Amino acid sequence: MKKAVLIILCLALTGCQAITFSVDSLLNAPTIADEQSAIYSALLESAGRGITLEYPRNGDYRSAFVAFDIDGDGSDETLAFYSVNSVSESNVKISVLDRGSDGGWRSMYELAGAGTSVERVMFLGGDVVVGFSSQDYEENTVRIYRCSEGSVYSVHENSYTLMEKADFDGDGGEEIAVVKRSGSGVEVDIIKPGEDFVYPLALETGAAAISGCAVGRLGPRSALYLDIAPEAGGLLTEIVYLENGAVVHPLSQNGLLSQTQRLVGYSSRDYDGDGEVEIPTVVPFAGHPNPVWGEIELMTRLISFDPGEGVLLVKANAYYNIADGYLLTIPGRWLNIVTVSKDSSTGEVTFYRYDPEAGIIENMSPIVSFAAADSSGGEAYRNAGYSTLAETERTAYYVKTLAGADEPLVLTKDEIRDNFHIIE
Ligand SMILES: [Ca+2]
Ligand SMILES: [Ca+2]
Ligand SMILES: [Ca+2]
Repeated sequence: MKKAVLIILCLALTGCQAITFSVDSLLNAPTIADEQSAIYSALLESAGRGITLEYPRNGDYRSAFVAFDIDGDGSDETLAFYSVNSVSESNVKISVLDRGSDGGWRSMYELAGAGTSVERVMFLGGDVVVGFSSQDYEENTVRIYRCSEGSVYSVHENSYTLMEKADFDGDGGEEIAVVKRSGSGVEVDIIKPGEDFVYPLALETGAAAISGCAVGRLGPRSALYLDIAPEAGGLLTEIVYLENGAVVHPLSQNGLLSQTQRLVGYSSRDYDGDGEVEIPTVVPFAGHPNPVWGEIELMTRLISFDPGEGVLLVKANAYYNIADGYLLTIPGRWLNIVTVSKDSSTGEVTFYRYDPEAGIIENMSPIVSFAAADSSGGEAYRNAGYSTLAETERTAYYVKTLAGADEPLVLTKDEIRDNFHIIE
């Protein structure tokens, strides 16, 4: 209360405009707060005072209270995630709170969770999908809860490493892909809403670990790009989606999996922002012919899958600076005649016209340099003739053209803008 009084006093001194704004926020804020405190009181009444709210750690819903119409009557219930402060009972619980006919909130259902914290919450049709994790286990557990005939119960339970939601068959509705280790391989289940049915797939790829995944558009549907760390080292990518009622994985089915073999750290993702995922394979950059991995500079080949032809295509060649978080796609006229060198003390990256006769970088003609620095620390670059190319909250990116306008390898302003991608 004291705080509200102070705010009004401050605003009264700062003029009309501020007051107009403040009236709105003062009218609205207590309503939301009242609603929240009514829901919280109803939870305490049902679960007791010795509870801790549990906040989903990943995904789109990060609050301990999530609104969703679980019974399909047209008005939202509130799902509350919490754990009981007790030595014997460590698993998360879910309270489903609803408004009664008197307008007051009360707990309608209490559901048991399957882990000590909530990894993520998703909704699939009318079902609630909750991923639970536990420190003691490598794998997470997913449960799908459904409301039917006046009760809420779990209709599906599975262990998982990764879980993503997308339209994997292009029918306009979303499915959930559940990925987990299975023996020395990987298993993917795609679950369709409403159907108590799973489309399972076991990948035979020997996997030391599931490294990560990305979802992107592939033709008329979305596909899951699954980065797998095989026991032999490096990374491989399987593409998985749903076709004609079955889960397909066209890369290993067409013998293309080995073409995705690459170094750890080169994750599948949408590098150029077009909604499709690219797989970043690497080759030595021109001018770095003898591969001593770790000492040479690499060219990143962004490859994509053409489901019609059943082949992998090189979509773009690029220089990917993982440490500084950017990727520069390379114009065709640079291929085989431009090389790159990184200054290991400053992190500056310079591209040169490559002359095999000249042999060493020092004798080649520099074209353009790129650099990155903390947002506050770029003065040295600006003093050295760099201009600011892009900025994020944490990092500023700089560029400096080094060759004259008569050098055809110089990047135009448009090329620099269009080809430079920040990879966070
Ligand atoms: Ca409802
Ligand atoms: Ca679908
Ligand atoms: Ca893309």
